Amino acid sequence: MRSILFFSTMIFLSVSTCIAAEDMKTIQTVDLKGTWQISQVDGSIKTTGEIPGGIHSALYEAGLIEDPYFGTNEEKIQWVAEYDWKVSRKFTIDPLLPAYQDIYLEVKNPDTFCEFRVNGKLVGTSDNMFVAFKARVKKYLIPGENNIEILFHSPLKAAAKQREKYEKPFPSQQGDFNYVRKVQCHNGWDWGIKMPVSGITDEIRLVAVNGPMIEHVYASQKHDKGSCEVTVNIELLARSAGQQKLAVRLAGQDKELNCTYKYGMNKYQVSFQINNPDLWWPAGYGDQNLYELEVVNKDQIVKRSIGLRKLELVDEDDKYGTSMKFRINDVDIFCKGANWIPCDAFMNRQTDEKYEYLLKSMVEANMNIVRAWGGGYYERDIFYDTCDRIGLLVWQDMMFSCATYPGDKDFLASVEKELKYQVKRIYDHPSIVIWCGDNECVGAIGWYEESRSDRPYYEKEWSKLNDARQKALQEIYPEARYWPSSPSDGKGLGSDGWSDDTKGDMHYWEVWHGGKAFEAFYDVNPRFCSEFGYQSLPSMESVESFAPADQLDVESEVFTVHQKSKGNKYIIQMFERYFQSPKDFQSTLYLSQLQQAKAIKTASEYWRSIKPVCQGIIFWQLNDNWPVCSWSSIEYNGNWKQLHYQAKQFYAPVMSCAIPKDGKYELYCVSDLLTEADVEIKVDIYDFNGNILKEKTHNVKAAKQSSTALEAISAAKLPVDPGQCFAVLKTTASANGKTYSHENTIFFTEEKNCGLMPAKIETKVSEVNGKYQVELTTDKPAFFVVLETPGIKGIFSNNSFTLLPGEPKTVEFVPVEYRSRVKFGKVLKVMHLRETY
Ligand code: BMA
Repeated sequence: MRSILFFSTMIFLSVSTCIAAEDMKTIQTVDLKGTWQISQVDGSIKTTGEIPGGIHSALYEAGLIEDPYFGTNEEKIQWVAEYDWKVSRKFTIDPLLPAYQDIYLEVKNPDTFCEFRVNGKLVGTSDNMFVAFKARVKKYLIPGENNIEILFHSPLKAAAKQREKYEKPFPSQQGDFNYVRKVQCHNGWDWGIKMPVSGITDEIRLVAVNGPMIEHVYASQKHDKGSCEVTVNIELLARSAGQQKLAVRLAGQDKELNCTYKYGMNKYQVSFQINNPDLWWPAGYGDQNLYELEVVNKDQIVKRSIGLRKLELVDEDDKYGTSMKFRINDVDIFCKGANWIPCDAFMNRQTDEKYEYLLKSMVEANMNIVRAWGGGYYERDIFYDTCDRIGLLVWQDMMFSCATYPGDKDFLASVEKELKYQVKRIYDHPSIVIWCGDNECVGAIGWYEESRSDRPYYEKEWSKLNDARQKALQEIYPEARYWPSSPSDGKGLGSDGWSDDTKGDMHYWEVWHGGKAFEAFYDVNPRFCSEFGYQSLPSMESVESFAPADQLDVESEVFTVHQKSKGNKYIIQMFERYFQSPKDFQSTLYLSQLQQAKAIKTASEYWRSIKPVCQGIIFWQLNDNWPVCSWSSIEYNGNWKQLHYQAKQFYAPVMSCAIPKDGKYELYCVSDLLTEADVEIKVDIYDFNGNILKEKTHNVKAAKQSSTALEAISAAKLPVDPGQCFAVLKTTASANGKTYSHENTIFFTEEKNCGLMPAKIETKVSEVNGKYQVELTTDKPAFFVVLETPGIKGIFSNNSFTLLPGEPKTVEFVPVEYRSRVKFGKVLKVMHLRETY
C-alpha cells in the first residue's frame, strides 16, 4: 500500500471561516474530483460528467452516444475523438488558502493533449499522459469562487500534427499514436475497440503548501548474507531556502533527518540495516512480508509498504544456450502467468474492484507473474499494491508497442521525463522484477515496408530510444536490470525472439498467427516464453451483452466488429483438426473455449516438463478491455473461460502430464515445490463406458523444483484402439505436511476420433453460507464438463473437468456479486464435449 496522507484533507467547496496563519498545515489539498461541465468545441454538445473519467464515459452516461461496446456502435462513436472538448468546474477556496506559500495544480494521468486554465488564464499544457502535470497556480486564484477548465485537444488531430513534423514516416499499426505519448491501444488493437479517449484517469487537485513538500519517496535495497540495507530516497520540493526535520520510520527503526534545503528539488538519502529480514516471496514460494515505511514532513506523511527480496535476472550460458530466469532470495522461480492489457476501454470503469478481481483470479489459478504489456498503461497504484500483497511478480514493459518510434531530441526528452516519473513512482514495489523497453518494437522494424526497406535508419532510431530508456531507468534505479525489448536476448538489436529458443524471452506465435497445429509447441524449447496465445469466442452470457438475437452467428456483422484479428472463421475452421463440428451456436462458443484451453495447455505442460530449460510461461492474454473475441482467459464480464480454469490445473504446483513422442506418451511429474515430495501418480486407462482397462500406480520422490520422467505409455500397447480409451492421471503429492492434488485426462488420438458416449449428468445443489456446492454424477465418462451460471458472477473451485461414472465430484461456487433475484439452481447450466455434436 502506498499513499500520501495529510492530517487534514479538506475539500474547500464552501467558504469557511478565517483560521490564524499559525494553524496552517504544511499541506492542504482541494480535491477537484466530481461533476464537471463538458462542452464540445466547435459543436453544440453541452453536458456534465465525472472526473476522474473521460469524455466518452460522460457522453455515454448522459445518453449522448450509444453503448460503444454494443452491436456495431464502435463505428458510431468515432467522431468524438475528432473534436476538442472543454471540461470545467467551479470551486470555492478557503480564505486562508492564499496565505500558503505556494499552490499547485496536480493532475495524475492527464490524457493527453491538455491546456489547463484557472479563471481563464493558461497555467500550463501537457502532451504526455504518463507524466503527472504540475503547475503553480497561486497567482491565478481569487478569493471566493474560481473556475478551472481543461481543454482536451483531439488526440487524433494532435497525433497527426506530430507525425507531420517528421520527414520520414514511422510506420505502426496504431495510426499516428506512436508519435505521441498516450496509451497505444486507445487507437484500437487486434483485441481492442478503437476508442481514443480523452480525460483524467486519476487524482486532480490543488495542493497548497507551506514550506517544502515531499515530492517522491523511493527505496532501494541491497542484500548481503542475511541482512538487507534499505536506502530511502526522499525528494523535497521547496520554494525557498531553509531547514526542515524529516522523520523516517522503517521496520521499527526511527531516524531523523535534519535537512537543509534550497529553492527547487532537494534530494536526501537515509539508510536502514535490517538483519534477518522477513523476506518477500512470490506466490507459491513463501509469504508476502511487507515492512511499513513512513516519511514524515510535519503533517505530510508519505507511506510505503516495502517488500525485501534479493532479485537477480540470471542469463548465463549453459548447455542449452543462455538461460533466462528470475532468482529471488537465491531461489530460481518458475514463472507462470499471463499478459495484462488495460482492464477497460472506458476510463471510469477501471475500478479498484476490477483490478483486484483480475489479479486475484491469477493467483487463484496458480499464477505468479503478470506482464504489464507495452501497449497499455504504467498501471495505477492499486495494480502494484495488489501484486505486492498477493505475490504476483510484475514484468513491466515500458509503454511502446508493435511500432517504429521516433528517436529525435524532443521525443526522447518527453520519454525521459515519463520514465523518471514512472520509475520513481513504482520501481520499489517488490513485485516488479524486470523493466523491459518495449513490446515487439525490434521485430516491428521488419513488419512494415517503409522500415524494412530502410533498416539502418529505423534501427538507429530504435537504438536512440532504447539508450534513452535505459539511461532514464538506471539514473533512478542504478541496479535495475534493463531488458531492451520483448522478445529479445536481453542485449538489443539482432536477436530473434520469435524463432530462436536458445536464449532470451520468446514470443511464439507460429500456432495462432502461423496456423501450425498445436503439436508445433513441442518443436520449441523456450528459455522463457513471454507470449503465445490462441483465440476463443466469449460465452453466451458475454455474447448477449453485445449482440442482438438476430446476430448470433460468428460471421454476423456484429461479431465481425467484435473480432479484430484473423477472423472468427479461422477459429471455426481449426475445429476440424481436433473436434467434430459443433451442432449449434452455443456449442460453437463452448468448443472455441475448449480449443483455446487445449492449445495453451499443450504448450504449458510441455514447457513445464522441460524445466530447467524453460523457466517461464506467460500466455497471451489474461483479460479483455471490452466484450470481444480474443485470446483472453477471463472475459470482459469477469467470467473465467475454460482456459483460466484449466490453467489452475496446468499451472498447479505439482502436475503430471503426458507428452506424445515417437509413438509413446512420455509421462512427467513436474514439481515447483521447494522440498522433495512424496508423489503418487495413478494412471488409469478407461474405455468410454467408464470401465477400467488398466491401472498403474507410480510412487516417486519428486526432487524439489524438478521434472521427473516416469515410464511412458506406449501407443502400441494400449489395451484397445487409441480411439476407444483414455487415461486419467491422478496425482497426490505430500511435502511439508501439505497435500497437493492434480488431475489430468489424456486422449490417445484427437478428440474427434474418440468414441465418446452420450452422458447423462445430474447435479445436486446446496447452499452453505452464501456459497454453493454442486455435486455432479454421470452415467458415462463426460469430458470438459463446464458449469455456467449466467446472471450470477462468481468462480467455481473446478471447471472444465472429467467426470467419471461412480466418481461423483463436488465443486464449490463462490459468488462475486450476489443477486438474490437470480436463483443459482435455476440458472446453473452444465455442458460437456459429447453434447456439442
Ligand atoms: C502480441 C502482442 C499484442 C497482440 C498479440 C496478439 O505479440 O504483443 O500486440 O495483441 O500479439 O496478436
